Amino acid sequence: MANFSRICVIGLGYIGLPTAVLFANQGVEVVGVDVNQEIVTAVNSGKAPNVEPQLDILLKSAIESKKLRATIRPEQASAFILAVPTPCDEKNFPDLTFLREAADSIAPFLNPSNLIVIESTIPIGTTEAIANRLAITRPDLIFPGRSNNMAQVNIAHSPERVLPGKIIQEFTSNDRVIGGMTPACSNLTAKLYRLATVGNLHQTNARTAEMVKLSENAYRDINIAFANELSLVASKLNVDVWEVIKLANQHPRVNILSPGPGVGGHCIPVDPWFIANSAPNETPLIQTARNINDNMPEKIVNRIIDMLPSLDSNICCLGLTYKGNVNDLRGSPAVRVIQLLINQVKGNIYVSEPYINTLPPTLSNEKRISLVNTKAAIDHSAVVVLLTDHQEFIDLRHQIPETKIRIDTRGVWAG
Ligand code: SAJ
Repeated sequence: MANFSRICVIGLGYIGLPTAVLFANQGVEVVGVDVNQEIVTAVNSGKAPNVEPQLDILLKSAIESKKLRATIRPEQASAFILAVPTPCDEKNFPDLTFLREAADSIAPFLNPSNLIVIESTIPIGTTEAIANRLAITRPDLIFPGRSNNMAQVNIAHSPERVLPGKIIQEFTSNDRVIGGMTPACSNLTAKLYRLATVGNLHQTNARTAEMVKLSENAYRDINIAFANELSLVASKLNVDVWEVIKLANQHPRVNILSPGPGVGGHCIPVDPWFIANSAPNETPLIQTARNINDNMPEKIVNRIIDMLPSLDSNICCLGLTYKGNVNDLRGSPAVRVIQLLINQVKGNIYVSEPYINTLPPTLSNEKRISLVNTKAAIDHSAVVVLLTDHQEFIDLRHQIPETKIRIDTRGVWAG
């Protein structure tokens, strides 16, 4: 078993922090690096910036055992895991600035026999591009891609696959794909992850691993788009889409996902573009799915307007985060619905969101939108719109007064 005396995890966000914490709890010395001093301070004091089951308690134990410490600069280590965001720009092209900066930041600390693993989701060919970049910065070291047999530094892509809300459980038990630039890189990466996961470790090359990850998220996006399209058809034809899906899913080979107000988060709305824009003429399905899901907030707003007693009616919106039981507002369709809605109605919008203390800047400038508790939001409104499927809101199913018009965009009050 290779000896990883110290691991340096670059990026302490949704993926990097749990990764650092889980390795530290296996007894490995971990240095967590983030450019944001507030995150570094929070982590060192044992406080996780994100809501994630079990993360707080595991972080505390990693800090108390001194196996994990956070800092703003990388240090020498035997393995470096890069877990920084890889967003899209406004034209839906990948913005790899953070990844390049992360690679540049570790370059001075690299030594022969080091391992670098990119966990961030990346366009096909990026692992090779990062290896080339490092080879230019560190001409004294031999990187894979140029002379594979002689390579001194090992580089692999091993994409994270964990579901926010279940990150700890999925990190430790999901299968992983490991795409090394050489078989030796894959072997070393497998040895690293074996320390913290019991899932199967499937070895392949870097380009394949890159495409596997993108395919997974594009697959989910396309399937959600199909469910959303069905919901639009059903509402035009006065059919209950939830009943249609429930019954269709009785078929042994059918498993339709759930329609909703759109697709949010930082992965599924972004990653399909990494495939689509690498071959625009070959990807009409992926692009159409993206557009269907992106247009859902507008369709939901039209549905709400149609059901309002009057444009002066007050509206209660339940939920702001991009999905249930998380505190993440990134790309949230609920936020988009409220943004579009306020421009079309004359009444107030009362928002209830148990995971957030203040409205995001995109909503806070509008005086007619306020963040209140659930009871007040419902009491002040004629219409109650469920936008995010938090458990607290699902439990309200039988508690909304009959006098209120309900609009359940997630199908959790059905039946
Ligand atoms: N959604 C629906 N209907 C559904 C399922 C989801 O409208 O039937 C919406 C959600 O409300 C949310 C969005 O889609 O707005 C995405 O939520 P999600 O739970 O499908 O996915 P994420 O973004 O939280 O996590 C995904 C996961 N990918 C897959 O399931 C293929 C996760 O495993 C990845 O690790 C993660 O992206 C990532 O980081 O790439």
